[in-house]
Amino acid sequence: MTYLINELAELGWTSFYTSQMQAQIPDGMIPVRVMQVHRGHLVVAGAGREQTIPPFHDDDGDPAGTATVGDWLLLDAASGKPCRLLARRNLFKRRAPGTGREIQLIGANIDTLFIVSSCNQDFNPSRLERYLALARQEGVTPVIVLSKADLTERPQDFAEAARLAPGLLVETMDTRKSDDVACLSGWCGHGQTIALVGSSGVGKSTLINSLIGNQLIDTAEIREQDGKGRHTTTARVLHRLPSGGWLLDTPGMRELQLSGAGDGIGEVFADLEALARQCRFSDCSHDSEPGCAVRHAIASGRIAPKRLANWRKLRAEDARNAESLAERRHRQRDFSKMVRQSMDAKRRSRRE
Ligand SMILES: Nc1nc2c(ncn2[C@@H]2O[C@H](COP(=O)(O)OP(=O)(O)OP(=O)(O)O)[C@@H](O)[C@H]2O)c(=O)[nH]1
Ligand SMILES: [Mg+2]
Ligand SMILES: [Zn+2]
Repeated sequence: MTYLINELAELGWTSFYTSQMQAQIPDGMIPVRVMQVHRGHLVVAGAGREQTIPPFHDDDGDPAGTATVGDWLLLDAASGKPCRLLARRNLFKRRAPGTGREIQLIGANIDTLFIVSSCNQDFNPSRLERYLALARQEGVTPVIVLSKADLTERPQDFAEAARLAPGLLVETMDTRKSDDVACLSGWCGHGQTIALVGSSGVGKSTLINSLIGNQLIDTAEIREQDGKGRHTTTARVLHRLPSGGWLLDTPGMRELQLSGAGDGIGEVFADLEALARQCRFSDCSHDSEPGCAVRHAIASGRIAPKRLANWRKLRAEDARNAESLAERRHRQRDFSKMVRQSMDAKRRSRRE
């Protein structure tokens, strides 16, 4: 077994999940966490248990109801079949690239997001801003990891450009070196779940290997001409660290479409949102209206025009993609009902 553990807490189980069951796991049900997602199956682990199950959907038609890596499921002890997807602390998802509007789930129940970008052609502050908005939206601590610092004379310039918000943590490193990656171990403690995101070839798998202290995962050279990766990692897998944390390796993604991240965008662009509140018109579009504080700040050089453009682009994209929150709430209400009914049934049977 890859994931032999005794206590659910080692896998990241907290009272957040127990409280969904009125502080008690219903009889005959076993909580397990989804540790791996492959094309045709999932690998789940629980206390003293590990097994392979087919893909699981809890809610017909709702793509967010599909079990993804990091999710907690309740298995029926008798049949070993999953019967319920527990409510998530957070969910990372994106619109699939291309013209289709299909939702892709990246991972659930994450504590920290390592946003990996390398000190070369891949480096792109607008892409970092997207990931930051996503992290803020989902209530996850973001850490910017700048890999391939050994390939540039001036890694500090990249670090400077990546400091996109006050207090944002930025670390530069050669991810192949365990001494370099050690600065990240503070986030990798007992039961912590860390997701790594970033383009293909930036060194996500290399970073995990260095933190594990072993070359367990496949990595591959990138094409030198354009610096692009070849999608070496194809499954979503939680890797166990010696420090007790869980690192989620995901396939690289170049395009990330935001959806339902309005508050996160607001935090990343707090300076612009504050200025916009000072515009003469509350619905100012910051184009040609008189008394526009945003345009005034741009004219005086305090705000870069590119930043206004990025803010607008992300807000428009987010509004387009916003999923109905009402649908998700509906699903959670149904679950509470099911738990209440099963508890009532148990109480009745005790009394009889
Ligand atoms: N010089 C240098 N090379 C690095 C560094 N980090 C990763 N590499 C190399 O970059 C290549 C790609 O690394 P991977 O770890 O496979 O990249 P990935 O992000 O997992 O890529 P996907 O799985 O395709 O998403 C490998 O050849 C690594 O050895 C670094 O900090 N410096
Ligand atoms: Mg990889
Ligand atoms: Zn304005």
